[in-house]
Parts: sequence; structure tokens; C-alpha cells
Amino acid sequence: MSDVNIKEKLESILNEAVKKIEESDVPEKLNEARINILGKKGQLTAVLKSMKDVEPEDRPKVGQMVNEAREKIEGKLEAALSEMERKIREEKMKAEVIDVTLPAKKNNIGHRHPNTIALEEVERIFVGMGYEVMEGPEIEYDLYNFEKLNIPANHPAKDEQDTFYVNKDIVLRTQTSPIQARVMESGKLPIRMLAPGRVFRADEVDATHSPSFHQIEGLVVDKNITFADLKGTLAEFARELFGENTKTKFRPHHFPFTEPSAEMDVSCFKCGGTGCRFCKGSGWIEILGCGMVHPHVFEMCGIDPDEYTGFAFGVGLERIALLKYEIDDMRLLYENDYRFLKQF
Ligand code: 2U9
Repeated sequence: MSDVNIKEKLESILNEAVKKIEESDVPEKLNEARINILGKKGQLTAVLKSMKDVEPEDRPKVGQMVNEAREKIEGKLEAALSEMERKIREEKMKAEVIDVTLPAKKNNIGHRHPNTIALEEVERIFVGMGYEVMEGPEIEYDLYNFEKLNIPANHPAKDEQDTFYVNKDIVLRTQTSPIQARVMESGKLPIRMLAPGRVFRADEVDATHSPSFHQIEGLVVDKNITFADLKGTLAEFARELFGENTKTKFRPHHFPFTEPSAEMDVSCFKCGGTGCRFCKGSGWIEILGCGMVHPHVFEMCGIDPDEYTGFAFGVGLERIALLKYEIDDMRLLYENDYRFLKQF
């Protein structure tokens, strides 16, 4: 090839290179152009390889022409790349503009559920009186949920209408009492415990019922525990929960697992007992069930009823939350709407 031909070839490569560089709009395309021209199999490299066909005396001149072409192309590639990078930086800066005068974005950290607030309050009161908080399985043996609590086979609570059966021996616990039955069986005495947890009953959903709700039960077992201990403890609990002027009243009741049994009412904390819409005019609000642990329950859980006595109580957690926070529909507690939850 003559040096004139090579000069023409170099000019055409240079023109094409300029065109390709100008057409490139992203660094990747520029790189493609670089490989096409200056790469191992690139056009300019091909010209260099053809130097062997050039007359020896022309080689220095041709070599110089090739080098000049390479330098020009490299210069243009470099200029195009730095211009592209400048534009990318500029766009990024525009997109990321920070206005330091804007108020900070608030992090939404959620809110404790009213049930949780009420549970922690009840736990605080009883832990303060020396109680321990214990948990147990939500899926229980019929034996612990009913049998050991003196609830006989023909009791209405055992009906399939009221209880979710997994099979004939296993149920979704209908109360948290099986926790206490298990603790009593473990044989460590005395006992002062709180048993909170989720329970299940085959109820239709309405403003006061749900197939899954929560209970807090309590149990005290020791020598010489009397009904006076029960009354004193629960009256103190009511005063701490609803205010120091809260009065308590115990009405006789029946539970299979306690004898005698009672329901405890508290004086209405809205009207102080004179009667209002909140307490439906009676001045009293029913709050919990309680009683002295039935001797038969003690026997079935391996405790001698001649040596030990005890009292137990049970309260619906949702009932406490609804009362304390004046919520009139239990379903609101299960919807978990943040606008509702954050009010408490
Ligand atoms: C053992 C012995 C006795 C737990 C008790 C109640 C009374 C009671 C209800 C309150 C509202 C259930 O959620 S509710 O419907 N509970 O009235 N519970 S005495 O007695 C026990 C528990 C365990 C071994």
C-alpha cells in the first residue's frame, strides 16, 4: 500500500471515528467506538498491522501519520467521555438536590396496641405484688383445658358449638387456666402467678364477641390462703387500675374450678357510682370472675387440699381495654387501623 492510500484510509477512519463519537450518547457507546477503532481488531490497529507492506523508507512517515490519527481519536474520545461524565454528574446533582431548610421526615414507628397497654398495666400491678407471669400452649389437651379444671364431659363449654376441637383429645384452649394446671403439677409451691394469653371460643363476631380473644388469669396457692386474701388482692388491683376511690363488690357465682366463686364489680369510674350511661345507670361495672380453687382441682393437679388453699381469678383483656379506653366496639381492636391505635 502506498503512503497516499494510507493517508486516505487514515482520513476515512478519522472521519468515521468522529462521527461515531458524536453519535455516542452514553459511555458504553463511546467504549464500543474505542474498541472498534483502537481495539485489537480495530480499524487503526489493522492499518498498523499493514505497515509491513509499506516500503521501508516510507515507514517512519506512515508511522507518524498513524500515531497522529491515534492521538486525535484518543483526544476526541477522552473529551467526549469527560463531557458525558460532566453531564451525568450535573443531572445527578439536580435530581439529588437537598433542601436543608425542609422539615425532617418523621419516621412512623407505630404504636402499642390498646390490648398490650392494658396487659402491661395489669402485669405491672400484679408483678408489684410479687406475681410471676407465665405462658403456655394455645393448643391444649382436653385433659388440661377441661378435665383437670373440674369441667365434666357433659358441661356445655365442652360442646363443639363452643370449643374448637383439633381432634377428640386436643382443643384450642378456651381459657388460660391450663397454664396454672401445668404449674401446679410441676410441684413448686407456693404459687403467685399471672397467666395471660390468647384463647379461642366458637363465637360469632359482634361488638362484644370474637372467636379469638385474650384472658388474664391469676392464681395464688399457699398454706392458709383465704377468701379475705382474694378480696383484698382484687380490691387493690381495682384501685390501681381504675383509681384509688374505686369500690368493689363481690356477687356469688358458679365456676366449676372454684368453690365458692364470685363475680367482682367495680364502682363506675365515670360517675363514681351514682349511675350514668356508661354503667347503664347501676353505678357498677362487672369486671372479673374469681373464687377459691376447688379441692378437686387441687387433687387432680397433685396438691393436697388439706394442706394448701388458694384463690384464682380470670379477666377478659379486651374487656379491660374497652372499659379503660372507652371503646364501644371490640372489632376495632382487631382491625389494627393505625389511626385508631395511635389514640391510646
Ligand atoms: C385453676 C384454678 C382456677 C380461673 C378463673 C374465672 C374465675 C373467670 C372469666 C373471666 C372473663 C373468663 O374471659 S372470661 O370470659 N374467668 O371468671 N377464671 S376463676 O380459675 C382457675 C384457673 C386455674 C387451676
